[in-house]
Amino acid sequence: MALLLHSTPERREIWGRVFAEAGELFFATEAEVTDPEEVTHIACWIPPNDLSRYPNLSAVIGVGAGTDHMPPLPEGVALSRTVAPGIEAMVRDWVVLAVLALHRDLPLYLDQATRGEWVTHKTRLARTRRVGIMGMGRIGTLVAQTLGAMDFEVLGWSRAAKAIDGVETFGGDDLDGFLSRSDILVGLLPLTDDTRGILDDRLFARLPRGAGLVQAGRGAQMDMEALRRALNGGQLLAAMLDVTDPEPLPPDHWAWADPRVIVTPHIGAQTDAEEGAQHALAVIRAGREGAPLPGLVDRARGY
Ligand code: NDP
Ligand code: OXD
Repeated sequence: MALLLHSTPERREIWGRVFAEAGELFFATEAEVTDPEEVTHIACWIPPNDLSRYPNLSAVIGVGAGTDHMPPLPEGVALSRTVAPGIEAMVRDWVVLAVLALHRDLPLYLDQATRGEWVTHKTRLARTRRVGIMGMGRIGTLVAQTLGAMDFEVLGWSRAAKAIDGVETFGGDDLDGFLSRSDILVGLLPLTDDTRGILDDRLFARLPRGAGLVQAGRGAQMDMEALRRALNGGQLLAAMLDVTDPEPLPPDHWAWADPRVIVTPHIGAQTDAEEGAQHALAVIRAGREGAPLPGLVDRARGY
């Protein structure tokens, strides 16, 4: 059994050390592989073009949380997405930053600042603001717990409704009930056939008027022109986006220049190399023991 890392040079040293300490065979690049039959695992954002070179490949390990960009894999090859506390904590931090920015009218004050305007607006208590989280998975649940501890009223929507202390949860078929009570909507969904384009005119129209949008899922989940229409019509007041369609967002895109929108370039999380390597080791060990693979992606479901 050996793992081939198909990734950036910065990761190689740390992964090499972690694998050496664990006594597991590791190749830092494809060029280092002399016997392709040894390679049983490949860790990557995008796999090498020719996977048929590795006849004993059992799993591809995506080095991020999302795997929607992965091409189809050969029959019998499992896909694992990286499960790491650092990814979850980083996205939680970004979402809390964004929710607070919208809750405390940061886009408005940043815009006023460009004109040197000292003008105050009414401030609301967190407990009067309802934050609706679309996607109550590993990250959504952590975000919900953190925002709840900060006094926000938290709602969560997922395919199957969940029981989470202090969070009002909704199942897949009650999207409208969830939306109608979300003053700030947070997108934390994986990109699948069901969630592609979900943030559209119809969805924005179901939010309370003057709602805010925080989007950290995937860019292709939102129609950027629908966002513009919702902002221009006053249905949405402001938005903070970490993911956009397209990525990178072109320099002349309207969203960069719109004072109601704050864009960051998909920096919600960057996988810590040590944590990524530890996840890959856990996948290898689980495979060896015949245990369930950590982070196994259900390819039919899409996440
Ligand atoms: P999980 O797989 O743990 O959770 C996904 C959640 O989405 C689950 O609650 C799931 O419902 C729900 N869901 C999926 N499809 C639907 C649907 N059609 N309708 C309703 N709910 C649905 O993922 P994570 O929390 O780890 O990550 C979520 C996403 O965040 C990633 O896939 C990625 O796209 C994005 N991300 C973005 C980052 C960034 O840097 N901006 C960094 C990391 C992740 P159920 O619980 O019922 O299965
Ligand atoms: C992602 C990640 O999935 O960076 O966006 O982990």
